[in-house]
Amino acid sequence: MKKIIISIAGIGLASALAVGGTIAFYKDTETSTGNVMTAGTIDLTIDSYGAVYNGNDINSAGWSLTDLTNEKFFSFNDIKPADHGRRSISLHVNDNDAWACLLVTNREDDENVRIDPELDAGDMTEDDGELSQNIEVFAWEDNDNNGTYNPVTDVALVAEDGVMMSALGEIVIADSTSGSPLTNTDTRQINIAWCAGDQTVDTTTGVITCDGGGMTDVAQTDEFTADIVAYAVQVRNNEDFKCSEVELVDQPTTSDITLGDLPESD
Ligand SMILES: [Ca+2]
Ligand SMILES: [Ca+2]
Ligand SMILES: [Ca+2]
Ligand SMILES: [Ca+2]
Repeated sequence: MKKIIISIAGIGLASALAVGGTIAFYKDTETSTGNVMTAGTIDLTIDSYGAVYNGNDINSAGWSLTDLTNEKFFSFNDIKPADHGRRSISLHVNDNDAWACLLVTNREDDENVRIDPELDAGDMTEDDGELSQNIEVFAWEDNDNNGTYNPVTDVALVAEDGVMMSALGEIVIADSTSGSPLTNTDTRQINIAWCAGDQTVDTTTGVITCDGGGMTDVAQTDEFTADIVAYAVQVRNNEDFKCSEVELVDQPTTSDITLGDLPESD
């Protein structure tokens, strides 16, 4: 009995060796060489093709494509009721799709002095100026790049009935709630119109008018300053981005606003 068992095991081993000795397969290999991951970029640059103040083109108001340093969107030192203006800028982003916002930050409403007309008009706050409460803003994406608001072809970026400068936190150019992402190849033309008083946008014709009657004497001698931050952020893996949720820590590209009536220094 024992001898038979050994014999069967011996046959099994011989069979395995025979198969192993004759095996052959077709084969092929493909090799991916030099694998690299390179960080993409979101590089925002801005140019301005002009500004208008009380209907007149401001000479040398524009600048060519750049990272902002000293370029100002607004800088006026003698604002009076019914003064109005417009700044045209364009945003470019390299080289990934990006959301984009304009964010108003570091705002200061300086009272400077309080003169009689301010007191007579009921200016009760000694330390806080009121100019930003008397400047109304409207912004649109100027798709046809003609510097005017055309309700059919352009896109309003704030409510057509305007926003007071004091309440203007952000202008959404593109985020998950509005607009389409900026791409490497397109340019977003943005116009920002402001008015010292009540600004009206005709929703049919797009004509913007400024009525100084909406501005009161409480704003005399006051000064408003702020930074406008142009903010761009990647779209990929960031599909729910909202401009309203941005917390500015280190500030990207900024531009200053100065609006006011500075006291004479001499
Ligand atoms: Ca004042
Ligand atoms: Ca005040
Ligand atoms: Ca237009
Ligand atoms: Ca005041």
